[in-house]
Amino acid sequence: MRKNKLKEIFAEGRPAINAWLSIGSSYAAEGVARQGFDSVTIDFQHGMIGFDTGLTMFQAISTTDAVPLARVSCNDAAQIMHILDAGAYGIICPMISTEEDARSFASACKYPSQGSRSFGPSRGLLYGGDDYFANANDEILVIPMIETCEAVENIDAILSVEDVDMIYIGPNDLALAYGERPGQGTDGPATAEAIAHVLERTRAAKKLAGVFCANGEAARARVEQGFDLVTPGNDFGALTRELRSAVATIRGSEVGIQMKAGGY
Ligand code: 3PY
Ligand code: MG
Repeated sequence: MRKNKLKEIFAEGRPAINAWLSIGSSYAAEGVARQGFDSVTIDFQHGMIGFDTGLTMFQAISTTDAVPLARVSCNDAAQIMHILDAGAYGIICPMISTEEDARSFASACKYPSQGSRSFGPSRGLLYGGDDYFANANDEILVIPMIETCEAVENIDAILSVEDVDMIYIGPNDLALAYGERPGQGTDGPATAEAIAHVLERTRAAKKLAGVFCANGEAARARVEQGFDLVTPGNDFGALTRELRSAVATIRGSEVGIQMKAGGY
């Protein structure tokens, strides 16, 4: 089976840079995947993307070395298995708040006897190779999102689930959960404390930590903080920020404040 390059990067102690696709287009996916990212995530939760378009986006990402990941819309075993069958090499699952959530999520990602994934690898075979079934459990990354107060309280229990490879922090939902403002690009004090705590517990458990960031600068700061995988905003945010800035340059005016810091 084709190796999961993210695992090699982490084994060497290097941070991974992950792209985030919210625009439902194989053309945009191909272009983003060619920008030097280690992995590219198709966002089926907040992205404007359905399964059929997502499948063509996986095919577009496959024209590059970037590892294809997906964020599913919720902890739904049928959706997780279907997206793995489309060729995802890792699943990021939102709103995992308890050990039980993490166990059922991990189970959907693993074939028996390790888990309960149904057999039907479809495009997984085309992307991964003929021996996909024998090796998928070892190559596919299980990545619960930590983005509720309950998840922060239960972080040790979530990390205790053996098949959890990495946690991925959603700072915007975490900000909402702690009564702070999302989409600011910088954390409020309660969110910052929660993130530092989750990172420390993840390190103690010898697992990996990823995080969504507003932009490249914020992502670099997260790498310095100790994160293993960072996402410098999403495609739509980058596109609109760049175009707004071009309009402002031509007009000789200030760039508008709306969405200036956010990834969405
Ligand atoms: C969050 O910040 O809540 C996210 O889910 C990032 O995508
Ligand atoms: Mg979120």
